[in-house]
Formats: sequence, C-alpha cells, structure tokens
Amino acid sequence: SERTRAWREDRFGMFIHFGVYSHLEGEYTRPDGTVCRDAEWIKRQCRIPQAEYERFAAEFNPAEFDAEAIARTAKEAGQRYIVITSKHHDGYALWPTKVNRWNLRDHSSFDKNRDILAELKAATERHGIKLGFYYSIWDWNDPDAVHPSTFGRYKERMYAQLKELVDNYQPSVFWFDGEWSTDRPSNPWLTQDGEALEAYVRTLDPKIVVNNRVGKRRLVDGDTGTPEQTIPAEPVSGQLWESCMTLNGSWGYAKWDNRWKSPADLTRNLISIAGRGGNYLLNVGPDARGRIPAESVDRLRAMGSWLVRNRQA
Ligand code: JFZ
Repeated sequence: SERTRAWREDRFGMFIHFGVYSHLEGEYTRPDGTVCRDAEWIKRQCRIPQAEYERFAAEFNPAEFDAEAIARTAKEAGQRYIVITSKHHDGYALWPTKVNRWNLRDHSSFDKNRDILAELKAATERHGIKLGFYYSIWDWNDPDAVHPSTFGRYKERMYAQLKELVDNYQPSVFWFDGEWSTDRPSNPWLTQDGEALEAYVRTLDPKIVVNNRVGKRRLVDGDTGTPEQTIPAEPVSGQLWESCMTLNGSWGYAKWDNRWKSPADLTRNLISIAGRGGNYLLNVGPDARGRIPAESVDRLRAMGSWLVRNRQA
C-alpha cells in the first residue's frame, strides 16, 4: 500500500530499549545481598517491590543521552529508521506525558528541560531517518490495566498517550507489544480491542505503519508481521515483515551480557532478511547514563562499512 511503500524500502532499522530498567543495568541486589539478573523485565523477574522500583526511577538520570550521536550511528550503520520504547511493560513513559506522573520528566533525576523523544525527533530529521515508537499495551504500573472491570479506564489513558505521541512527535511507526499480556486471563486482549486500537491509530494519522502486535497477529492485523530473534525460512506471503533481534542476548542494557554477535553474523542476517523481502530491526540498549555501549556502536559501524564497500548503502 501507499502507507508501507517507503517502510518496505527502509530495510534496516535501529530498535532502542530504554527506560527505568536501564538504570539498574541488568542487576538487582536484594536486601539480603543476593543478586538477581535480568534486563527490561527486571522488575517482574526479580520481584522488585513497587516502592523500590519507584526509588530507582527517582534516581534515573540519563544525562549523556545524545540523540545526535545515536542518529549519526544509525546513519553510519545504513539504518533508515529508529524505533524506541516510548513505554515498556513497566509503564514508564520516556516523554512528559500529561496522563500520569510515571515518566522521565516527573519521576527521575533528569534535567526537567529535556525531552529525549523531542531530541531524537530533531536529530533523526536532520539525518533523514524516520522515528517510530514501541508502545506496550501491557502495563504493570496502572492498577486499572489488570482488572477487566476497570480496563476501559486504562484504555482511555492509553489512547490519550498515543494521541500525545502523534501530536508531539509525528511518528512514522507504532510498534505495539504486550497484547499477549498474562495478567488478564479472564479478559485477555480481544480481537476487537486490537481492531479498535488499529482504527484509532488510523484516525490519529493514517500514514503511520503499525505492526501486527496491535491485535492477534493475523494477516489482517496491522501492516507488518514481527518474527522475533528469527528469520522466517520462506518469504511470508500476504504481509510485510520485520525481524527484530538483539546485538547480544538482551533488549535492555545488561552490563554482564557479553554474548555479542559477530559483525559477520549480523551482516549475514541483514542480507538474508533483505533477500527474503523483510526488514531488520536491530536492537541497542543504552546504559544508565543513556550511552549506547561501545560494543554495539562498533558492530553497527562494521555493518555500515560492509554496506558501503558493497554499494548497498
Ligand atoms: C517482547 C517484550 O516482552 C520484550 O521485553 C522485548 O521488548 C521484545 C521486543 O518484545 O517480548 C516478546 C514478545 C513476543 C514474543 C516473545 C517475546 N513471542 O511472540 O514469542
């Protein structure tokens, strides 16, 4: 379709997982001294009490988040779009949402005059790169999100946040996730919830490309399929697709994770995905200060220089 024509030619994008969990850098030390490791799921997997997670959020200060450097790194890698976690499952918004105070402006130690999504929007525009937003439908922070009887109230706040994102930053992509949430067994994310959400996004801006995790991942849900950490064996008929993958083994920053993929493997992935008609969304996880790890930058540069040498960028 007209909406997806440019996206299809973009081929290679940068995924960014960033939030309160980045402040923990993959490690939580319990009061008894034992250490629990995880990345963006650390609150759940390590059972961090809500009040303590909120204290971590209050300390979060990604002062070295450098949107210009990130956009330049993406450009050098040959990436043509960036998708950043505007809100992950912990419900924390990276922009100054007016819907609640659980966000980087109102609940952090970060400069109150900065807005990293606005900075990223400006930087990506300077470099001719598109900006999209990951948005988790699942929300561990909003008490209304887990109860079927109150879910409608949560949905109003979710809709209001999506409108803020469109009004303030004009994203090219909405990358939904968490529609599979396990918290609402008696009232799971229904087919009609997904259809209504997709229709709503179209009313905000009909040009936004939406992934299939908006709904039930049927061919009719959204514009693009989302195989994760895999490359489909066959060209997927009937729907555009995008493989998302990590550079090491984690989405969010984890200081202990050194399972880095080799530049050769990463470049091979890009070639085989492009050869099968897909897009490659390759993840970086900035650290507590907001910096992309050097190991990630090195690998992205190596991929970009391969593309240039082979006249693909
Ligand atoms: C989700 C998130 O839970 C995760 O933190 C990360 O953001 C990733 C990109 O998306 O994880 C998933 C989503 C879907 C599947 C598995 C993990 N799946 O379909 O198998």
